[in-house]
Amino acid sequence: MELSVDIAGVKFPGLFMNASGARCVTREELLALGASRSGAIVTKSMTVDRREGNPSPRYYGFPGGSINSMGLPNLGYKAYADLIPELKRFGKPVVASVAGLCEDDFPTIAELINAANPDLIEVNLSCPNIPGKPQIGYDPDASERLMKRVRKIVTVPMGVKLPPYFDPAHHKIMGDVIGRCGVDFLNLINSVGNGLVVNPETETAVIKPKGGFGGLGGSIIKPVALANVRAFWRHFTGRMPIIGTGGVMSGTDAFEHLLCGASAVQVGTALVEEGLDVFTRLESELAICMRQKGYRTVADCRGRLKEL
Ligand code: RRO
Repeated sequence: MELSVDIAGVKFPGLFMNASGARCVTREELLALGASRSGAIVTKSMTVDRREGNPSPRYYGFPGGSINSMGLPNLGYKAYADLIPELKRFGKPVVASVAGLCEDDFPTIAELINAANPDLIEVNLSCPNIPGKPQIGYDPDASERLMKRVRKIVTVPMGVKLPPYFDPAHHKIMGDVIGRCGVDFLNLINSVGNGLVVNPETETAVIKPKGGFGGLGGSIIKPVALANVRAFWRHFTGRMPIIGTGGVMSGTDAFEHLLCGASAVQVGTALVEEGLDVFTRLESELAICMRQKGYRTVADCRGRLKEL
């Protein structure tokens, strides 16, 4: 089955790709993504300076999902700018994820990264794990300022990675903000921030940073991810390309994201837990699921969630 998709005018050979953060920090990991069936190479969110990140243990997988407080470990934006030409040789889109520790970092990073000419730039407004730094995406004014500043610099398609919202009023406020900022695509959602997983045996949290608080991923967040994909799909009446992220462990999970309005999906927890072979499994599971239901293309099911 043909599983290539188009997002903001860029062709992806497959609709499954890594979520930023999952196996994409080092050159070796990025090259391995290039050689894999991932439909794109998404970089770890980058900051101005190289970072080791938070103390370990900082990731924990459990049957229903995962919790992480990585704290933005990355090579620093100059290293990723240098790597982009090499990554582009794999013949699939390179998505550069741009973060920052303060507002001024974003335009600094965007300028050099844009000059390296990735296929798309994803602006991360939703890292939940930097002690003392709230998620920008929960501040509509700061989000608007930042998106407008970065938009002036970036010439490739620019998307934003948002945190989950839990109320239609917040979908509306952020949808209106995004509509004013020249955003080309959305990535929904980042991890569900500041959960706490407790081990009753040890009577401790399962990760060390921030007293055990961290971003939740995997199956447990799928309904939240689907709700956000659906809410923004409706806000933009199907005219804003959406990458669905959150709880994609099977082909059927991806199918649900497509029904809600996603054009492609990213894989975080399942990629960390299972490794690069996850992409082959997901592709064959989605093909079986779509064929069983009589869908021939991704476009045929995108956004087609039926009313009860
Ligand atoms: O590095 C992290 O702790 C991290 C980031 Br930047 C993010 O955007 N989402 C996440 O779950 N972890």
